[in-house]
Amino acid sequence: VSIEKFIEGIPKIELHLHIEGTFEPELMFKIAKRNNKEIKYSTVDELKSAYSFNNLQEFLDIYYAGANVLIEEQDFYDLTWAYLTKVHTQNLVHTEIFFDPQTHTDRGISFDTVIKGIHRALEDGREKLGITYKLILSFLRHLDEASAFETLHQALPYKKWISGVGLDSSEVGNPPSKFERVFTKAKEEGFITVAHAGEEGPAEYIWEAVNLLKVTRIDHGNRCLEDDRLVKLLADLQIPLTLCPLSNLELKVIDDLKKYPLPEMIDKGLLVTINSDDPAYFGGYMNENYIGIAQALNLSKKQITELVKNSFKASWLSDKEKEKKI
Ligand code: ES4
Ligand code: ZN
Repeated sequence: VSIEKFIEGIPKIELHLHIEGTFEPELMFKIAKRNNKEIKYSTVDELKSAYSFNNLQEFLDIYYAGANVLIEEQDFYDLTWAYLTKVHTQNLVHTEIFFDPQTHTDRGISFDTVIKGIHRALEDGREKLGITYKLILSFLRHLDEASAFETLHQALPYKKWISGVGLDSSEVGNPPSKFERVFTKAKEEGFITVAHAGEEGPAEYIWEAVNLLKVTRIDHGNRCLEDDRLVKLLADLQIPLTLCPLSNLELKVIDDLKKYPLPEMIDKGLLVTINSDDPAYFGGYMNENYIGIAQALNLSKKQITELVKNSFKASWLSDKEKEKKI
């Protein structure tokens, strides 16, 4: 079979996905209408034509604007359920997803409303579609430490639903060190930690994520390649990188998929995984990310299989859960 069909058929795992980034324009208009919320654009096509970004911040501005129409628990359910039914058609068997509570609590939506809708859809996805999941609460790094602490406190009653905490949003100028105390507290409370680092920010931010936030994975991490000592550390400790090829292309982290440094990363022993980040905004879910990178770099089926195996290894599934999926 062709590499495309091979990719479509193989059971896959996603480790870097923002649920707010799965908000497709059609659903956005539908939910906006029932909530009497304005969208700046009058048609789906007009909205889609605004999806052209020169950097991370230009994307984030549009991404936060889109999330504005989410009000009711059912909206968060519908958002999450739409994502799950979509990826079910792509043979996704497990997903570890981020949600950004502050994007909603800052607009007066309660933490409870957000997590209840998302969790109910995730449970339905597990029961009806067989997709297992972990949920990761991600702090917005452009907001202050106090806001992150408040969010962590709001999460404590829902500990059993949340596996870990992460760090996303505007990277440059908001280093991991800003959240060291929040992450220390989160770890004390039993959360696993991850952080976006080295997407636009420097290698130094990856060092901080590892040394100060004690992360088990780095989200993106592209710029580790600028620091040989760091690459050696990540390879020695097998700290996974959750790479997002189409995201990197759309946000101009790279200018051509053909130049994606995946072969170099693999050569250097890094545990790399392929993910979709914000698929509604970047032109593709898991299959499209794998196919994009496979075509650009002429990857073999064996190499694709290795990437999928890396995702199993990098996931938070227990060994027993992994066995059931193979
Ligand atoms: C994000 Cl691609 C990316 N980077 C940082 N923060 C984000 N939030 C949603 N997508
Ligand atoms: Zn991300």
